[in-house]
Amino acid sequence: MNILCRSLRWLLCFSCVASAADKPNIVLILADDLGWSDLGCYGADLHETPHLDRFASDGVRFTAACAMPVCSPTRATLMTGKHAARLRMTIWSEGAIDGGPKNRKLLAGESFPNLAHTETTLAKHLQSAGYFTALVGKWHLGDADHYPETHGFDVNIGGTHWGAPQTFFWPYSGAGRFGAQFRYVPHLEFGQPGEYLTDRLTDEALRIIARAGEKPFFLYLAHHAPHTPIEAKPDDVKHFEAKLREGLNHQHAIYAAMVKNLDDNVGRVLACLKQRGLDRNTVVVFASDNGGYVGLDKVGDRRIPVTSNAPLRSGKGSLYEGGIRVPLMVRWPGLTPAGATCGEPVILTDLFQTLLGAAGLPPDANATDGVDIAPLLKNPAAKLGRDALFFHYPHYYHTTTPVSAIRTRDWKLLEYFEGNRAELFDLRNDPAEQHDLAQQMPDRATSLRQRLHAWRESVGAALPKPNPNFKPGKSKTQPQPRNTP
Ligand SMILES: [Ca+2]
Repeated sequence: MNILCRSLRWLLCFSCVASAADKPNIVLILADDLGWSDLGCYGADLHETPHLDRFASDGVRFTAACAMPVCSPTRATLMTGKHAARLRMTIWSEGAIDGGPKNRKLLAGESFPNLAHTETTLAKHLQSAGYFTALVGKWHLGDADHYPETHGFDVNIGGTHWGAPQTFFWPYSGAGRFGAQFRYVPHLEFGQPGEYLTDRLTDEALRIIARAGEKPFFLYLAHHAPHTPIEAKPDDVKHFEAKLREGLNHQHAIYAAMVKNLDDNVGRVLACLKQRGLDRNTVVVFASDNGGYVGLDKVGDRRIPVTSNAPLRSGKGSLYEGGIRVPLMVRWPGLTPAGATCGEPVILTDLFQTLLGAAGLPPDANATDGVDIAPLLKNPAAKLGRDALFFHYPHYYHTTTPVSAIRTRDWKLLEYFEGNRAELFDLRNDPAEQHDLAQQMPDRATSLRQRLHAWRESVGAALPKPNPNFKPGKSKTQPQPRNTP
């Protein structure tokens, strides 16, 4: 119904949206591995994010926005409006090539490393509609044959198949962290020692804004921060080391410094838009691609979690809320009220149809896994006609074994493929997912499982398979001890 209404609206309004001059600019800022609790406006304690907090007070802040549990799947859904399971891009690109561990009970479901050219990306739609399109930062949707330039971006600065840089300091290259593999971030060659990646990517983004002329622009600024390696500018680190104390939810001073720097740089983009008088005609979206990374990081002689998603459970990779719930804030001049929050469950897949709508374009009838959330942006108290979101991660990670999940407004069921086991949570009363009700409420659990199975079949989800070489008792090593992208 949503798509039908949009199509009709578009047809009726074709003459008024056909002019490029009427189209707003679109700035999509995506953080990497930023957790739901990592920003001040989402309850962070150690972290300081005044620019993003102010941004939230200018628009709509979503409290139940979800993403896929790891990098590439969310990025693929953003670009296509299709679920990662439908695309069969359920794990990060390098992981799809690797295929996952061979010593666990299950072999991972099939996943593709490249975003197929049969998909029409958000950038391609906008480019065809007259937008100048630029990706600055992380791409992570395939090899060089599938880089942003092949998917509708006029400009690509930094986008490769890699999910993380070797280092956040210029020249952003080297080998070691990823074994013998030499990594680099292209197009950032002329820097200087001490230059920091998030600053530099923002410099490049500001140049994109400055060179935008008659055409409206779509800037996809996909920061690597605060993904590992956890590295920050020394002065920022000192500030948070001095602020650390027992009892804070967040305890990693370097990570806090990365988040502060990210916030500073979002502030620079917003200030640039304002200085150029573009803020009145630019839709700005800020989000993260998955939940915060809760693996351990070596700091001095200690090993501490990179972040905490509390009060949510677990983190990146997991289908508990800490793995999939993310910050999402939108400022859309003329549409979003200031300082509003929206508790309706949404998923970043929705941004595809939403941003097509922002550009005055008709919905893409092939992208059926997301909906236009403009009604929520206009009225954050509204409800969508959708009653469930689905997740599928048929892979291992240090936070999970292969799993699918269904989330309704108040209920969530996770189905683990190992042991064919389900867990049921009452999200309204138990947002931390501490009380599994599957045994107490078998009818509800069965009903949700049936819906989950029907959905998996409808999208052609790849399922994990029994591992014929599995040897019980010899496969206890947890895979992915460090943060793979
Ligand atoms: Ca990520």
